[in-house]
Amino acid sequence: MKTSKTKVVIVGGGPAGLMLSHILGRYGIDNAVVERHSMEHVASRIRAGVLEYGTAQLLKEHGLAERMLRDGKAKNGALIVWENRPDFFIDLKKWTGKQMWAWGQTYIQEDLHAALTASGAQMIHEAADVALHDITDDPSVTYVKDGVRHQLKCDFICGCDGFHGPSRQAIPLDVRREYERVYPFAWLGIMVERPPLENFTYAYHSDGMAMAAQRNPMLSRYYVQTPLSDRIEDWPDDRFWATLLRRLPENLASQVQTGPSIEKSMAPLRSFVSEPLRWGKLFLAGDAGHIVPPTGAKGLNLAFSDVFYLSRALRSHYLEGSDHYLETYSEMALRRIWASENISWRLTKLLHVFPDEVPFDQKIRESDYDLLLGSEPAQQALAHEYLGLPFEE
Ligand code: FAS
Ligand code: PHB
Repeated sequence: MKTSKTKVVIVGGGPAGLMLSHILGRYGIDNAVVERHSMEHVASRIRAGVLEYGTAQLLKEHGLAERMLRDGKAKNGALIVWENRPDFFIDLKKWTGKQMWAWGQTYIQEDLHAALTASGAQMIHEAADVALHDITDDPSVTYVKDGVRHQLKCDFICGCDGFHGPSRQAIPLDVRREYERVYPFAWLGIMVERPPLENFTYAYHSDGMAMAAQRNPMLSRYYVQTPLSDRIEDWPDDRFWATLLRRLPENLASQVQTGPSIEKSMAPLRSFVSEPLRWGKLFLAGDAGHIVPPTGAKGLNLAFSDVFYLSRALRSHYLEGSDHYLETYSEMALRRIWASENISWRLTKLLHVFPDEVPFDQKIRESDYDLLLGSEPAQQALAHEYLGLPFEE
């Protein structure tokens, strides 16, 4: 076995892992990313499209915003439309003075990979049999690459390996507290090379939720709520478009430019949090520690939120000799995680038809929407939550 040493081993080369590596590298903190797939495979995954203000600021601060500022779009908010009721605009600009950004996770992944390649960062792709060892004392990560077994000894391991990775599992079951809600429906998403609607739009309809998103002036993303039992094969393009147009109000449906899908994927919805996010020398960040339903556009943004806190903690340890932020990482990150879980759950309840609900539930849903339509304090609160709460000092 080939043994080497670095300060921080990052398991997982998605947005959380690469962003953490990029920030640590900028501060001269040696690290290595161990990713099981190829970079092409990771970059090919169609995921998020909305960046909170804080995420966009983090990209700007770390030299990763050039393409976003050139090709992305700053947005003043997002639209909610409702069957037979007035529209509601989540007006971020009015209530927070800030904007969110329409910029795809794929583009961020590409820019991160380019920046890390240019800086000579240690990224090990197509690493097999990745395993974490001795995480409470003398941590190391082993993996197999091109048939050769390697051991990376380190001071800390950052588990950025998503919901199905090994890092969370490395925390003993009697230490972990897991909180979960699995939803009785999924989102079917398509990508189409057509101009998008002006706004990110969430549509409530008694037939099911629909959503309009965007990636660039000639690339749109749309979603419809589907039963959990459905498969992609049950949804040819014609059925998708007919369902989407039925669930949108006429004034918007008439603006949708349909066309052949160039990507189609189905994602079941889940809310999940695993506490604590630290165990010994292991720290979890991103989907490794939590999952949100895409309704609140929080998944990618929470990954960057964790990376903000964890990179600050590691910088403070190595550059200032202080462990305050390492000691408080889990509780501090979890406060923002639970706030995002909260708004994602509330928007999911507001906008989706639940198969097992009773008429009382629908009346409460309509009352929740009426409150948004009529109450400025409610509008202001939602704007602050959707924009993303500020990072704690
Ligand atoms: P990721 O899952 O992105 O990355 C984890 C990495 O770890 C992967 O590259 C994986 O290959 C690697 N890994 C796993 N096991 C490993 C092992 N054993 N060894 C080494 N590496 C390993 N969020 C939004 O905000 N908006 C959206 O619209 C949205 N849509 C989504 C649609 C889908 C289908 C999915 C699955 C998620 C979506 N998300 C969305 C959430 C998504 O963007 C995540 O929050 C984001 O990718 C989290 O980034 P990471 O924490 O880096 O995890
Ligand atoms: C997307 O751009 O794909 C997107 C945006 C907002 C959401 C979910 C998905 O809430």
